[in-house]
Amino acid sequence: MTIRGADLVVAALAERGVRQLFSLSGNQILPVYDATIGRDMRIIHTRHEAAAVHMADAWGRLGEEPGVALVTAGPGHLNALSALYGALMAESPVVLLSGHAPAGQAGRGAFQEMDQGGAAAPVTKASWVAKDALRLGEDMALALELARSGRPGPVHVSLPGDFLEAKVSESPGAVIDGARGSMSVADADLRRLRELLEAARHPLILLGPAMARPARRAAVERLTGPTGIPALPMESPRGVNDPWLHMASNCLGRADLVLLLGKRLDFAVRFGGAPAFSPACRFVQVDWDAGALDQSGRVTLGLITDPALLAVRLAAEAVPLAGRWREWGAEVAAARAAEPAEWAALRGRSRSPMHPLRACAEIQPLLDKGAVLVADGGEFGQWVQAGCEAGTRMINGLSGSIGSAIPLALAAKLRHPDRPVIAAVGDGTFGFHAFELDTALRADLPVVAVVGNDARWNAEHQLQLQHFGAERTVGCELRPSRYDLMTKALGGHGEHVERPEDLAPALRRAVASGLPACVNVVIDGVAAPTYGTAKTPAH
Ligand SMILES: Cc1ncc(C[n+]2csc(CCOP(=O)(O)OP(=O)(O)O)c2C)c(N)n1
Ligand SMILES: [Mg+2]
Repeated sequence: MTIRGADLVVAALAERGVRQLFSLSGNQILPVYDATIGRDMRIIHTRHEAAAVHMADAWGRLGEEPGVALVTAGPGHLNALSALYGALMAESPVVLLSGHAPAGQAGRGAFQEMDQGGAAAPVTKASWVAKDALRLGEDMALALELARSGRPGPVHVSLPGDFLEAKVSESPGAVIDGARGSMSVADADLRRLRELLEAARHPLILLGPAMARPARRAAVERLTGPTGIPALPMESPRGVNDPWLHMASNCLGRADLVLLLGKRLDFAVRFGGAPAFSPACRFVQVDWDAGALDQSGRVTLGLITDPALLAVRLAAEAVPLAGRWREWGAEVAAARAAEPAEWAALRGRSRSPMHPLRACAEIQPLLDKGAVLVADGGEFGQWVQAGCEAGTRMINGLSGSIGSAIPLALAAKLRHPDRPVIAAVGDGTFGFHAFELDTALRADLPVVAVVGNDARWNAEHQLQLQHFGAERTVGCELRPSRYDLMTKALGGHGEHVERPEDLAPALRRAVASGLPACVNVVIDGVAAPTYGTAKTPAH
């Protein structure tokens, strides 16, 4: 049977369990749209290409199955790239498919012709332009496999328009047999690691973003559960000063052995330096990629293997060490759970404009009932990350890039249709992808955006105060805009809240509306909390 290249693309994706494409249309990719007709493949059409990638990123993070974004050539492709950086840093399995000038016109100045493979290379694990219409199915299989194998991350494939339209015969469908390499650990390395562990009084495990997610975290718990070794996620660009860590930030300096599982010795952990870590602390790094291993000499032992598998192997080795670090583990857990004494009063404070912690106090009951939390953006986002606890939580992540929350929330709703999804964002951050509330309406993904409105880009304002002084704050003001009214105008639900006591009912109405909603909360623009050892720039 004769079909088109575009049919090979969609069939290969569908065969591997992909059920939706997060997309923004363009003439080069319309054959792919056409090929979805009659197949179990939904198109969720966004208002910006970056939003499509953010949605694919959230889909990947929440299920460990690649989210697939489909955008058009040239400018559409370029619009998608900043969001790929977010997925790269969050270690999220994503496949970006971009339309591309026809291969038959290569080098002749075709419409929107550019080096798309090269442009995406720095923000992907792998990036290429398809070379053969007959092999488009193989390209899809390889891209999906690469995105989820080893350290998960984004993969990009550009699809020349003439290939998508080309008549091809149905291909048998390639079998891509594991892009995974061998991941075994040498016995000698395992012994050395056990020796280092046995000698440690205060061992600590730090997890990279992929290792911190439930699937791999379960493997880590096989080690931490019996031994008591504390494990902390490192998924915020504030790193060792991540406000979610609360007082546990201050425990890092007491560690004498840090086991980095899928976590680079990078800026987030201050490159292993003082004062975040003691100069006497030893580091062991376990990573999928040789290229990720630290070269500075700070790491005592570096192992290239799957960190989740290593955790399971080490758990078996550590059976005789059961309970050895229970007290230390409990101390770190208590520090993580502890809040500064003044927070209780701030959570209950009835003054307007509202303190961000009062907003957290009103959001928390929804989270206790199972709502998913997405938190993004400057100081307000940091307060929510510090002040709210959620069973399922997504933050903008190590990229340090603000703006992704609304599309992340949409994909979370798609993944968890029965749970409310709350996206807590600063007013500046909301503006990046506020129009995705229109996507939410069209795709029936009723999320609730809670906008902490302090009428400024407060994180930058605070840095100006800190570094340049109160007389030299410039350029970071916003208007006290009514984002609730904007949302209503789109057809969603809007709430405007000035008094703290009005927030809880407004949130309840927003969830009950069954519509995409915006709760515009007038907040006090206070600086984000810090408890750690070193002050860091805002993200
Ligand atoms: C893509 C991107 N652009 C700019 C920044 C720098 N930045 C970090 S926080 C912030 C201000 C955010 O303002 P808002 O969302 O209103 O939150 P607030 O700090 O006011 O609570 C800015 C501009 C960034 N991190 N990412
Ligand atoms: Mg703001």
